[in-house]
Amino acid sequence: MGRDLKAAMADAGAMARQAIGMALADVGGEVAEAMRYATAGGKGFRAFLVSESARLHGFSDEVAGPVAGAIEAIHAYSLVHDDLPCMDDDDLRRGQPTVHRKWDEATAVLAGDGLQTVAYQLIAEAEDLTGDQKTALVSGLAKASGIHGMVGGQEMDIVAEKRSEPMSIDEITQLQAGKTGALITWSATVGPSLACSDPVPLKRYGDALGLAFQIADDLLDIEGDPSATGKAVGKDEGRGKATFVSLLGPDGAKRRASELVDTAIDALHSYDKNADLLRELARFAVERDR
Ligand code: GRG
Repeated sequence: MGRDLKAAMADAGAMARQAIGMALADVGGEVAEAMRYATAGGKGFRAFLVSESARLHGFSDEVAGPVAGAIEAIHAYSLVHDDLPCMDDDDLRRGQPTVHRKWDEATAVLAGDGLQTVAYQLIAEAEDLTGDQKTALVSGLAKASGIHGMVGGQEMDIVAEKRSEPMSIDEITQLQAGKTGALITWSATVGPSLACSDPVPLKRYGDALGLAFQIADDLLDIEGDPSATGKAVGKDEGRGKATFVSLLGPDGAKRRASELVDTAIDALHSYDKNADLLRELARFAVERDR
């Protein structure tokens, strides 16, 4: 019998938290506490992608654990900083007060900074990775999370909010490919990165999955239930923010998301049944309620 996707995601999330927890084991104080707090309660979507992509290329969770910890640390940092008053100004994340609400802004800035750097520490200190594997992972993760990826996408978002003319669908696709997609694509390509094999199929999968995931996020912002999403909804519309839903309409956005799921699944054609959970993950990305 195949593995249950949600259980596998929860396991990958727990593995990532364990890796982060070990790196923070001897550290006391509020910033470290806030870092642990910020990594709790997520779906483990990116950790699962890392673990599954590694497994498909013959690497066990012994090898993938620190890498899963690294991506969830970067993801948690992005959420902590994104929630700050100078960014999205959110009070609730994963059903709990955001870090700056539970502590204060300075603690949230430092917790995000600490999570970002611990990600690279986890990869650099991983016992089961070779030097070449570490270099490839660190370089790819820095690009995906920095100005060439997530931070660049966030910058485009901020610039777009200040300008008067609405964004085009191409612009929003480019923005989201950076802001949300880059970490997802990096996670999906960890296996080929470790194996030095062709990353193209999983890159195509990750690119389509990332956009589908973001469209689902936009839909949850208008149709989601805050008790399930664990965060405020209706924020995009309230701010007049351009999203896939505002540009395509809810039905158009759902159609686009479904096409992207097909594209993601098609991209896996060279992988056998072993990739079935990745296929299921693509469907989950758009069917989720949180
Ligand atoms: C340096 C201030 C500063 C910012 C860095 C914060 C940032 C750049 C970019 C924002 C990136 C961001 C928050 C993108 C949204 C991605 C997204 C859809 C997150 C939700 O992911 P899920 O649903 O969350 O996987 P869980 O809680 O399940 O882990």
